[in-house]
Amino acid sequence: MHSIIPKPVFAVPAEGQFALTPASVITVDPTAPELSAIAEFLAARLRPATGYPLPVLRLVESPVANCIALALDPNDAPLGDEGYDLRVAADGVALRAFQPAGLFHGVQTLRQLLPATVERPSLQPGPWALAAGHVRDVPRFAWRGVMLDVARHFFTVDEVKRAIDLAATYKLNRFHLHLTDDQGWRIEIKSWPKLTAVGAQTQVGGGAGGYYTQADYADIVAYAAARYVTVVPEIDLPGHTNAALVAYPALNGGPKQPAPYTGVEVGFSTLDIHNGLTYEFVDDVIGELAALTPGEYIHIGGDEAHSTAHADYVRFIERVEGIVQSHGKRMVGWEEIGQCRLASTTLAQHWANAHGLAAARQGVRLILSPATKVYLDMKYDADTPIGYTWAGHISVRDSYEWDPAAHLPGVTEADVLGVEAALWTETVETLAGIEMMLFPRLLGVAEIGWTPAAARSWDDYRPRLAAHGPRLEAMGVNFYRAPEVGWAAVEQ
Ligand code: TNX
Repeated sequence: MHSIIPKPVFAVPAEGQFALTPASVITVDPTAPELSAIAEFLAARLRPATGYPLPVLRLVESPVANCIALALDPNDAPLGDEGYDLRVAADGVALRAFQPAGLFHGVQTLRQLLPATVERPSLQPGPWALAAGHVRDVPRFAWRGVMLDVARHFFTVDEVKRAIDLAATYKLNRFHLHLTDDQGWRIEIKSWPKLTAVGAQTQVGGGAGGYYTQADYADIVAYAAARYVTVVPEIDLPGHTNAALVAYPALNGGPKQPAPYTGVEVGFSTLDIHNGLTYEFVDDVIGELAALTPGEYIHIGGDEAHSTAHADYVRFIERVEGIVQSHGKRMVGWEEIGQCRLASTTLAQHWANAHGLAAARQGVRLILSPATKVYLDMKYDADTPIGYTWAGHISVRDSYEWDPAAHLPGVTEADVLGVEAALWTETVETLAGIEMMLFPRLLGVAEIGWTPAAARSWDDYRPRLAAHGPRLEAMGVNFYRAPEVGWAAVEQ
């Protein structure tokens, strides 16, 4: 109970332990269909290492002994959408929540109460005891995200699912997919087929690129939804659009046919703000994406539009906000959109400038992704083999030791919806690279999003993170063994 990440709001150990045995069962309330899927998720996680059958039983009354009971509690509204209450005693485990997402998060805590070897994919000797105690837990922020750039380098559906699964393990609940950029367009749009037929065939360094069909994207969304993670798709506009302009030169403001781009510069491309076709294009793209996306949000980028005149930029973003709303979604944009007049339902994502403050002054809520803290494409230190340094080196401690409510002068807790780590992939080409840059720093970001600031400190976090080394290892995560953590030894 001492090394749970993110650290629970309330956790008190008790005497004794609960031992999983070959006869243990998981029970769910049969009247709530989502619960069976959550229980099956738990069972599927525990079966390979324990070798126990762990059947999921749909029962109104749970047996008194040797059972993990999952139930919704309609009377415990203080747990909110994502909180949970977990009691471990010698005769059983009771996990309750007000909403299914809370049960899912409670399952992640339950996993962490077992020995790290339970995460291994093959049969392990055990024994499988959970320390007794009571955890009652709710998140600080509603938005706890991670962004993956699949435009600079393309990653397969399975690689994206792996990243989503690991993020959900630490109770993150937003997965932002940066789907388009100068180097590639990665999502099939049926009304504009050349976006992928032409625009997906490149990536940084000249590799083959790739894209998700709409069925692939729906598969990713469903996989995330089963983990209570909302996919936030980003179409970066009006800059970062070279791949779209190569496919459809009529959208280009300039006179020339643009060439495919495989470098890493930013800020050279723009849609033609004065062409009606541009708005037909945006409406079609957002419309198809909105129809595939059950989540509330469509991210329209809006960053680094250095080739778009200021007045054009403002006019464009304000019009695009209306297009997003017309498809029933809320707009999210990088903080540059703070230069425009925004609806209060829009969200702005702070990364490296003062426009986020301007957005907050209009009543727009912020997602905090400060580059100096959570741009996880930054190297940890001089020895990190891949990554950038423009926002500095970001050690494990640096990415942990900050508070979203105190980070930007003039921005307070009420302005902040949450926090999101970003992984840009100009230098990241493989899943192993994704894992090395995200882990272990993403655990710290997860804790910043979940745990009250007053309950957090590096001195408290460091040994908990050290204890997670064997767990990350058991999950097969290629994490960076940063010396500052003092990792625990792996059990054989
Ligand atoms: C800035 S952050 C960018 C990206 C780059 C990243 C590299 C932001 C909104 N724009 O286009 O990939 O830096 O660290």
